[in-house]
Amino acid sequence: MALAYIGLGSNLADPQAQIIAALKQLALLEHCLISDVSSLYFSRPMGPQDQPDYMNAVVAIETSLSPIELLEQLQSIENKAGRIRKDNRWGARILDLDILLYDQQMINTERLTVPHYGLKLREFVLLPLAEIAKELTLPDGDSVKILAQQIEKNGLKVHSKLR
Ligand code: A4P
Ligand code: MG
Repeated sequence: MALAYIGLGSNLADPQAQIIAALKQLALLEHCLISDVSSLYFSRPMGPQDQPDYMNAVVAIETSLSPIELLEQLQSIENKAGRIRKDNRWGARILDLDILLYDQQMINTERLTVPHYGLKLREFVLLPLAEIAKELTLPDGDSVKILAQQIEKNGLKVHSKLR
């Protein structure tokens, strides 16, 4: 079994409900077991500012799926949520599920970059991740806790508990 961390984000069509629905879908995935769930966080949009605020969370999943199989399952959940892929980088979306980490693996293929390229730069990823994985170090040796302490919070706040 591998331990993977998944970032969830939404800023359209009732983001809180989208995140809760996505958690239910993740819980139904075969060969996957949710082992931890962060709080739900309210965050200001990174990227274009003419889009709604976001809700973000991070979950830990124990899985026997390979990284690509996991990505395919996540994309199928995004599609079922009605996500339409547009060419607008960092634009609004119903649901975004990103693989943040997969054990200590470093993956750089056309379809997959793990650790996720935005992990260290995004307060809405680092703080929920640090909430459920205080002692975690990244493959490059950086401590998640220290990165989370150092990053600009940009109005990020806990909105509610998810469990
Ligand atoms: N891909 C490569 N690596 C990964 C990975 N680790 N996890 C590939 C998931 N997918 C990965 O994904 C495009 C392709 O990336 C996939 O086909 C997969 O093969 P996508 O989900 O269609 O694209 P995206 O997530 O929309 O990419 P984009 O536009 O770069 O968005 P980001 O970087 O995810 O940012 N502000 C706040 N506050 N909170 C947010 O959650 N999110 C975004 C989106 C912008 N601003 C935000 C938030
Ligand atoms: Mg994505």
